[in-house]
Amino acid sequence: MDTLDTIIEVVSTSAPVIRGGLAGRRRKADEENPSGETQMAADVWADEYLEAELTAIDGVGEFASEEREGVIDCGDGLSVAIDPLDGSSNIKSNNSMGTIIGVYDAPLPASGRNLVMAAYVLFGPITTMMVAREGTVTEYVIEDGDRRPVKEDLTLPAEPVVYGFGGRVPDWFDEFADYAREIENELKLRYGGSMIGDMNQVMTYGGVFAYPGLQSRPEGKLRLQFEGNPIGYIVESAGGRSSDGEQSLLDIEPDELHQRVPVHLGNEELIDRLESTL
Ligand code: AHM
Ligand code: MG
Repeated sequence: MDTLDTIIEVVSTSAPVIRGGLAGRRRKADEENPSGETQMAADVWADEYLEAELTAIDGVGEFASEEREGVIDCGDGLSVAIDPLDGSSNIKSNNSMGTIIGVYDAPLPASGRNLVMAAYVLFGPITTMMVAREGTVTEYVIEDGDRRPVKEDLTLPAEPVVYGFGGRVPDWFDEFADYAREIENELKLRYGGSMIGDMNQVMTYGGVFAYPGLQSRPEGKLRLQFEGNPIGYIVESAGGRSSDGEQSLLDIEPDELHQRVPVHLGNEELIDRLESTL
């Protein structure tokens, strides 16, 4: 097994363990993450679990997480960046969340052009895993200790159906609000407060997800290394587009590990239109 296969295997075998540990960890931890957000007990636990599993892999050289400050050096090899539980505030209301992983062949922080694999696990009614590698996307179901492909060479449906936009409407910039009004007239709203869940709707039905730049925070909420790049890589591998409003997320040269970025993802035509509106 090469390093990427091993990483995929480890993330997939970790999924039922993490899922199994969620019910007892719905409380807040007494800590903040490097982005200044209150962590849930589940965030801290999933982070520590995945750190131990992923840094033990031969061929993993760096490990970083949305839930911890710096980069852990673990030898020579690929750099792994994770969001251990994306959408973890949903744990309170028992809604979807998941794990995101990006594997870069460069030291962190790295450009999305250095990604060699990206994946997410979605804890919905069932556990699924979406993996993008070498330009193709595969969706798996994880069940009974097994990971089996259910969609291979997945591409975004040509006729988009759904949209989901984060942030409060009065905090949106006027240009984004104009775009949102157009989209509201064309597509159905699907927004659940976890990017993974919302993006999986877009991957399934076609459409657009955004957590845009806000007036109160022009850089938006989501983090480039742990969220924007990996999901951008998956969407682009499925024939869609990612954008910060001007360019592909994958073309951004990062300045720091936890930097935030406006995120827009989905069918090519919808992201092209967004860029011409902004
Ligand atoms: P998290 O990684 O700390 O859970 O934050 C990211 C999540 C995304 O999944 C989601 O799109 C966004 O935050 C929702 O934010 P908000 O609850 O502020 O609307
Ligand atoms: Mg997240």
